[in-house]
Amino acid sequence: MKSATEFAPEHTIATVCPLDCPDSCSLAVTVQEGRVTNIDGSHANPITGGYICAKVRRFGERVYGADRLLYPAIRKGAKGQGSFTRVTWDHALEVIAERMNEARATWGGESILPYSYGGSNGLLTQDTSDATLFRRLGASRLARTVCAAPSGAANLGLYGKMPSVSFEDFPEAKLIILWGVNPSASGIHLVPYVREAQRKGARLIVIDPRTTPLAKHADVHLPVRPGTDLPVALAIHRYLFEEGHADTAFLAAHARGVDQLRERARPWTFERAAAEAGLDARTLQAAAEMYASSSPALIRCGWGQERNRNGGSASAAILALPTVGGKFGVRGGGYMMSNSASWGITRTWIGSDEPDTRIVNMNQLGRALETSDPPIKVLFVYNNNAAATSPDQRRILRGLEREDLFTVVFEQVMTDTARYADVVLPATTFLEGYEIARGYGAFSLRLGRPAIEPAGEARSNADVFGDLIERMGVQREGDPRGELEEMLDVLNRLPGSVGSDLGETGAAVPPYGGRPVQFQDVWPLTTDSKVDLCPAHLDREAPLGLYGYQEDPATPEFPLALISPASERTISSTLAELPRPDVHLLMHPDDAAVRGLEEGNPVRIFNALGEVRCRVSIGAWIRVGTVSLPKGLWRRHTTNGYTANALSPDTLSDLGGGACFNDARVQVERMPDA
Ligand SMILES: Nc1nc2c(c(=O)[nH]1)N[C@H]1C(S)=C(S)[C@@H](COP(=O)(O)OP(=O)(O)OC[C@H]3O[C@@H](n4cnc5c(=O)[nH]c(N)nc54)[C@H](O)[C@@H]3O)O[C@H]1N2
Ligand SMILES: Nc1nc2c(c(=O)[nH]1)N[C@H]1C(S)=C(S)[C@@H](COP(=O)(O)OP(=O)(O)OC[C@H]3O[C@@H](n4cnc5c(=O)[nH]c(N)nc54)[C@H](O)[C@@H]3O)O[C@H]1N2
Ligand code: SF4
Ligand SMILES: [Mo]
Repeated sequence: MKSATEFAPEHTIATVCPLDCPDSCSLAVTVQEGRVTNIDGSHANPITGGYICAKVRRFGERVYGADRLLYPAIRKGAKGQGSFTRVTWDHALEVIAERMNEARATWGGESILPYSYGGSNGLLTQDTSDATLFRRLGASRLARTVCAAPSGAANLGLYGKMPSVSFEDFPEAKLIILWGVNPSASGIHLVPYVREAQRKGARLIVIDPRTTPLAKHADVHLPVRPGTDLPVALAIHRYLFEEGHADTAFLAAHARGVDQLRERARPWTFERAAAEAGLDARTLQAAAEMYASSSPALIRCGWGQERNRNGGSASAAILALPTVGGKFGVRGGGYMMSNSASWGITRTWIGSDEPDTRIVNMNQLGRALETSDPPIKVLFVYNNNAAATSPDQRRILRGLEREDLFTVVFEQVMTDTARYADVVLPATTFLEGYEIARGYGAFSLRLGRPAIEPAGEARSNADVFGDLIERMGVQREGDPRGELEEMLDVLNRLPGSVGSDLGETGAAVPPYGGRPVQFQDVWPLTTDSKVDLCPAHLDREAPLGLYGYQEDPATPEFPLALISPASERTISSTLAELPRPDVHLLMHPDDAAVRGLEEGNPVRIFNALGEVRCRVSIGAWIRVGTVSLPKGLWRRHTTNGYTANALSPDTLSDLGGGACFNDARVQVERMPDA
């Protein structure tokens, strides 16, 4: 039977984009005869301002595209080949339940590994019935570290993840530092606020190995060598402390660990830091002087600085700057980092009565599939495309090829990972279900609603994990059943009036309002409300102690740093199924010249882990010694079926067990023309 919406004339549904993006846009989705005909921004979230990115405007092409998964299916060819036979939901879920029971009986619950991350960044599709199921089965637990783990550890340790500056307050700043962040691709709604601040006279510093669009408009651009932000930030601290620019009154009243930071910064003169980071020492000094002398001064810290061996300490040193420089307490001053913790939402109820099981770091999936004891026998992937997005791609693919591994992939489209599944399950998109979407840049928490019926037989995470809870016989009295009950359950558990506001108006505002001034409206969420500039647990965790610098891993054989930043084409690897122009490796003209490379030449990029083949594009907007491939590629985008992650080591960052994508060191050489 068709639902009412399918027969309704053209109408517009107000909903929200839950993708892994800081902006959390409010959307107006036009539907005609049950089909999405247009997706655009609305004004419900003022930051959205009626426009959205080009990616999500094309989301309809995912919903109705050739790669969309419409039915459950079981593998018929070899693993990775991507050929499947359609089955019923009942059959697919019975097979899965049987294989999970078998694995538990023979190898114990820990032989099951649930694997998920950013797919649907909302509160409903992750850490709800999925977590309940796997915790009750005694499955291995996943450390969700592929992103924001190092910067999250730093922000938590120093400030207890205090809410940070809002987009709207950027124009109040007199100096903005964009540090390891490229909003022109990764969160476009910040850009007009930065430009407005500049129009009002603010100066702009950009710290990035690439001349990003905003770096072109910056007063100072520091094109750091990847992984060297720590010395750069410590040199600024040294200057603040030693040249009388540290706010001693503020430090005495509001900070701990001051002496440790000062000591650890001491060796980092501008000259030494600049040499390590490949910068001009005078330009670095000019940036430090600008920071010391400006107020309000605002640092927008991104994630580019965290994806390497020093990522945690680097993020901590950057976030410590406003404390040492005394930049808090004024509108437009302080820092902006992830605001995802700013609603006080925790999921402490999930699995709280289950015994703890082993934790597998998601950045070492290939390793885990090869060497775990007990072995991983069932891998259940959802909200994630590990075969494209996790480090050491070749090792992951070898793991996924294991004949004794049973892999379930619950997906919207036939991703690189889904091709390796034994059973694929079709998932709804955010246009086909409910969601509670939380911005991690914008202070936005909104209810998403379905605009259309699910395509084919696609089902929501809540439905499918709820069904599996029953089939596995681990259901309990009071468990929510299905998507709507799940949503009500989450709403009921949200702190304060957040849940009831969402239920009544579709949106919520944090208790301190949407434009908090740090150290005026919001304070560090540490035990004593002070900043801890050198938290003991972080100091123990980092291999060389907090703020200890680990050298560049380059070798004469593999001298180039490979980074793989966000592109405007995809969100991580989501939407990579849509047609795109050929993928190129970006390289500086000097690096190209010594290798005899010209624009468009076919190249191989290689190191001890793997090789990627594509064409080269030559441009001075990347620093010498660094090359770049886009983040989020699928295997089909390169000539040999590997992406940047075939070259990324599965080593971990100093804090938080984070991914070291940008510690890939490579060589590049010309290939014969095809
Ligand atoms: N269009 C689009 N938007 C996205 C995403 C996407 O894939 N596409 N991804 C989303 C997700 S999951 C996230 S986490 C955010 C990430 O948001 P961002 O942090 O803005 O994105 P990144 O591309 O990771 O890195 C930002 C910049 O860091 C630079 N960089 C690389 N290494 C270093 C370094 O060592 N030091 C410094 N200072 N800079 C460095 C890169 O050149 C890049 O310009 O964006 C989100 N938004
Ligand atoms: N080389 C390199 N690799 C990187 C990065 C980098 O900078 N460089 N950045 C990393 C970062 S920042 C991140 S966050 C990770 C992200 O890596 P992933 O977590 O793999 O994110 P996506 O590639 O977006 O894949 C998410 C998948 O979830 C699916 N999905 C969406 N909604 C739902 C749902 O409701 N139910 C189900 N079952 N599935 C759903 C989507 O279709 C999509 O295929 O990638 C990391 N990978
Ligand atoms: S991906 Fe980001 S910019 Fe694009 S619609 Fe979603 S929230 Fe807005
Ligand atoms: Mo991310």
